[in-house]
Amino acid sequence: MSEKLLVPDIGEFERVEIIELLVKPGDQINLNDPVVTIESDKSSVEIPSTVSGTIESINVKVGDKVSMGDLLLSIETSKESPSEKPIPKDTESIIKQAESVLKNEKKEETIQQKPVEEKKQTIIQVTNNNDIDPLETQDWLESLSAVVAKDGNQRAHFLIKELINKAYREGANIPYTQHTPYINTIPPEAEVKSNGDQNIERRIRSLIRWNAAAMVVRANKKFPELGGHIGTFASAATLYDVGMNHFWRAKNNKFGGDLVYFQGHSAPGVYARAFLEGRLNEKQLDSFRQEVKPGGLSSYPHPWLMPKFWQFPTVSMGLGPMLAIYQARYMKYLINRGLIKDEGRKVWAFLGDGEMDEPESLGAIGLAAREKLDNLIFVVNCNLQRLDGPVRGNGKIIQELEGSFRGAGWNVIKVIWGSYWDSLIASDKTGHLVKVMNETVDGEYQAMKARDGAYVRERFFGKYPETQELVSSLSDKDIWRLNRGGHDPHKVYAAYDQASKNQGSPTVIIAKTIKGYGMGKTGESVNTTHQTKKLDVDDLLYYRDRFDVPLTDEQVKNVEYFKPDEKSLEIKYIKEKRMRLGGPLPERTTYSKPIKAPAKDIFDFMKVSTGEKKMSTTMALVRMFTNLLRDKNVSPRLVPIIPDEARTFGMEGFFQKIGIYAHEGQKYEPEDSAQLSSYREDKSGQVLEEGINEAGAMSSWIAAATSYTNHDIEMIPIYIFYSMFGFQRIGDLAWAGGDSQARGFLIGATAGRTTLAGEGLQHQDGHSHLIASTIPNCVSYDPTFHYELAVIFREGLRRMHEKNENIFYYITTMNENYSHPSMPKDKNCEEGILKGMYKIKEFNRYGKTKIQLLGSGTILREMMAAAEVLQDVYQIDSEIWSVTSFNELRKEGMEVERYNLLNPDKEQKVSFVEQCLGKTEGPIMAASDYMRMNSDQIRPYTNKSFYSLGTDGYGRSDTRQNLRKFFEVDKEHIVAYGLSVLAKEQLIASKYAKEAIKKYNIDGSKPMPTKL
Ligand SMILES: Cc1ncc(C[n+]2csc(CCOP(=O)(O)OP(=O)(O)O)c2C)c(N)n1
Ligand SMILES: [Mg+2]
Repeated sequence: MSEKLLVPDIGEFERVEIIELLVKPGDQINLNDPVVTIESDKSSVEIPSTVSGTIESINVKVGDKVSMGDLLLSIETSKESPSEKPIPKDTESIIKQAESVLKNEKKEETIQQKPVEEKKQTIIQVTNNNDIDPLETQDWLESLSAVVAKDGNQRAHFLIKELINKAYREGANIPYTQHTPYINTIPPEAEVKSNGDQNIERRIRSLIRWNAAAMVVRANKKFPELGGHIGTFASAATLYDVGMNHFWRAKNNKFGGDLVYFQGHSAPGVYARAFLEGRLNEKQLDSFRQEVKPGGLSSYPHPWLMPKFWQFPTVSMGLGPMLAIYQARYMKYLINRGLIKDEGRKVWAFLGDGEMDEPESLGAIGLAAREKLDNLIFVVNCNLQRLDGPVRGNGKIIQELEGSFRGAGWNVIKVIWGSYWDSLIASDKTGHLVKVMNETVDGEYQAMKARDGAYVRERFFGKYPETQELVSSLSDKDIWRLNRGGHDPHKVYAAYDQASKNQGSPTVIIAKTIKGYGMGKTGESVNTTHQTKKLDVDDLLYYRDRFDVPLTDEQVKNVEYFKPDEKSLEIKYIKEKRMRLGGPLPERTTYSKPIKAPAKDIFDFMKVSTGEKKMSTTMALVRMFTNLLRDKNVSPRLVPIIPDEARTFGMEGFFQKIGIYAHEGQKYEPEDSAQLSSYREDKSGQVLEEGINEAGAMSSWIAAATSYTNHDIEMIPIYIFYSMFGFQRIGDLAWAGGDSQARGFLIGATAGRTTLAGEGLQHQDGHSHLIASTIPNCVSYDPTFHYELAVIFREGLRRMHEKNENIFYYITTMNENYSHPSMPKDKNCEEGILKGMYKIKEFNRYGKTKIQLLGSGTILREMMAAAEVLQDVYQIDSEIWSVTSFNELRKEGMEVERYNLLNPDKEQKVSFVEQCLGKTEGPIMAASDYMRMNSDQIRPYTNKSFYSLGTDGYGRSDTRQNLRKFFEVDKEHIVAYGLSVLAKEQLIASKYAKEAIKKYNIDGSKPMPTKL
């Protein structure tokens, strides 16, 4: 039977052009195979077939304009089988809804059927002075206890929720609280116990503590300028040790590995453990923070500097938490797309409590909960201090964080008190102990640990007679021994165990510790702890005694490291533990296979002129992507990342074609479901649609761009954004991306100070290339024409994803529509495009005076137009150079210059800029849609006279023409300034320049645009 394929609903567009026929008569096609590509003035999209069969006839040709309902082609369908008919969207969503209801019903059933756990009750009653009827309170509490005992927590929770709902409906405004009492979340009887040998583990931990401190002290003895931190790791040692001994599984040939984001300032502790494990030697420890000579240990986790060790750069506060969240989300993305196995891998991130004040630290926690990232565990080391002083002297950081995380939907585990407190808390029948705990602020908690047991007795327990009584049989020493949860391996183990098993939500472990734990009077819990990098002999002796490190006084004075014999129990134990967990950690390895770059001719369609057809480079980019999606090697590896601008860039066609990643699929019928480019969310969707969240989008990009090492699968992330909201907004993340050795594309769309016309000051980008140039492994381009873009992009694919160079690309694209010429036939053109410049046009009519015009981005076109005027009106010849990258030219120029300086006796090399321009005639004038500094970059690498024009100053909204006039990069200014340059070089009389200035109404009294 013959079916007619019509143009579907394409939104508001009419008479869109057919730009490609993807089938011919006689072709066999399947349902959803693309048959033609159509293009509006903003975007191109493929039309899929709605049936399977054989193409009978095609009713359109390339160049035809079509609208909704027009006949495209006829298809002879194979015998109709019901399964081939697409299920109408409405029906499909009804089925999905029904399925999800069924699932939910099942879930509820399981909850109800869950056997009720008989639990020993430890009722902690928080005393409240405002209780007007304690007996009634008692009744209610007993009822609740009875429910918990008989029907379990779920039931109790249900009843409480119903009570609150009822009160709310009856008008009672019950204040909602996100806080639980200031005690551990896991009660002692629910703690899962570690099977580790606690004595050995303590000894190992002590040695790690000692060696970590020693390496900092030794480095600073040698070179006091090196700096370093002891206090951070001292507070976190137990948190790391329990993970290392029992939880964190390494990557090996059987398992993908857990991913651990270590807190930057605790690096010495990580090195110290690697030393005991035999991964680092004394010489290496002694080169802590001395990285210039190979083999030195980097100050903080930097994969660029220690590419076989560190996986994640974390030291810029706030980036670690954000990157970890998006890493966990990306892991699920890879799983849901079927690209990696679900092995239950986890992402652990260690964070400082001070660090949690960074907006980035908490900025993405909502996403983590929404996406149900149960593969994510945050551990916040609450030592109550940051650099200058307390994190929350007047409040309680643990409670505050609990509120934020609970509110966002995380599983929160507070680890506040160590085991020595258990019996005290159990004996707190009146609830006064918990009351004091709740009332005491962090400033007091910190001060207490800087004092002694007597002080704690007086200031803490002394607050109420009931609490005083509780500790009456304890000595001051006993009171001093009451430990904090984050230093108690049992409590930490129980928390890690629960976190690892938690399902359906991310977990945060909020652990209370002491900054500079064990460092004694000069370094423990004092405001200056963070900066302490030198310990005097007394401090060192105290530290040794505090942790029973088997060193003599002499050895302590020499700050010697201590490593037990290879055959010792400690070394055997530590190695065996890691062996059981799959190997060492952290370790950065890469087993991914390269992706074969697409055939050289894949973008050949972009090397021919577009003729009359005008398009922007952004649109050319979308055309290119559409083609890439047909390459079977590349297509599945593409990760398009967009922060809510797909429509701005004409990329909405991707929604249907490859789907938007959504871990829950699509639970609703989208408003535009009947349209060709309707909003399609899918569990295996490919696009990461990040919403208005550039930092999140960049974090996703980094996760995908380092997939080759963290997941052993090479991926091609392409993050496309408003260029102004790129480097300027997320510069620090881009820097971390470079450190991480990211491979992928950043596309700064709607670029150029005068090209994005109407949006104004905050949107118009005239400097992103300069920021990009600050990142050593970022390769950046500012192409003008579609073939340049094609050559650059394919080379990027080849260099990064086939040859595995650790670089990333920044390419700007624009939204100005113009026609694109064919690629020049010159065989060196491609090489020039990639190196940064090539001659695109030459005017040689008069043979008298010449000028070299260098332009990039859309301003190249102003140059070309100006060259015509210079020739036609002023009889000036010119050569026009398309500069695709001032940044790349500068890099090459620097290298050549350096070589020449280093080799004064050898034949001097010639920079590529000079190779292009050295033998040309006339001075050089360069311009771009960026600040003059952009083109000025190559000034030193040519011996010729060089002048720059550019868009220095704040942008503002107006037409492109007016903006270019304002910034003096329009064709008229280029002509006038060109003549001035020639006059200055004494090649023509100055009157021509003067006349031109007058003719083009150039106001010489107008101040520099930077001042306007
Ligand atoms: C973005 C950023 N700002 C400032 C710093 C400097 N800095 C390093 S550590 C630190 C204090 C950290 O306190 P906290 O997060 O509580 O960690 P702790 O050492 O107490 O575990 C500061 C301000 C930095 N590394 N990164
Ligand atoms: Mg802190």
